[in-house]
Amino acid sequence: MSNIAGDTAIVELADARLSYYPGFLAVATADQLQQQLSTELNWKQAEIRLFGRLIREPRLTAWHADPGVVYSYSGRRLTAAGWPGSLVLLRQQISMLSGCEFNSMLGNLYRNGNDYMGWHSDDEVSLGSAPVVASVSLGAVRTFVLRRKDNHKIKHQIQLAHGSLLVMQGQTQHYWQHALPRRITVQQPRINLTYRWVI
Ligand SMILES: O=C(O)CCC(=O)C(=O)O
Repeated sequence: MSNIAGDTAIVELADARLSYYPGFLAVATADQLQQQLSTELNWKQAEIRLFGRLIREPRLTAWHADPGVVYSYSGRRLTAAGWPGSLVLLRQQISMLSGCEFNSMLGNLYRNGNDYMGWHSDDEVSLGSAPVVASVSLGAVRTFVLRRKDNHKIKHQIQLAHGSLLVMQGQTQHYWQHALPRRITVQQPRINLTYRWVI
């Protein structure tokens, strides 16, 4: 299903636009960034509202954005919190590669394979009609799964490598959901940085 061109894999899924760059960051850079961001970002286990109930998210999150940018999902309202230098540099590199601009970054810290992300689409109105989500992975390799909204049996999976970048754009969020399932055999942490443009 995937067409590898150089170190870019264009993931060919109907009604989606996905590009995967397994070697986006050199291993030494990714190692250093993971270590730095583990302590530098203000990771918190937040509460979200799901089916009317307040539950603790099964991972830690951190939010950084340009002044005035507010992002809301699952009853959470995130307000701007400045940018550490390392995240600004990464934003520039991702923008050069993808040709897209980003004004915010929602980070996820999965402490081990017990932490996960459930099925969802990044389709909040504030992300516009064709959201671009650029997602950098640092640490443990985890399986990223996609399924069609109109037929959950149609699925695709990608092993997100340490130092990789996955860019989702076009109508991906409109037609597909994604998730990062629990993997109890995974002992090591993983950081995921999702750059977005919030209107
Ligand atoms: O950790 C990942 O790769 C998935 C993150 C994700 O789905 C999200 O932030 O919307």
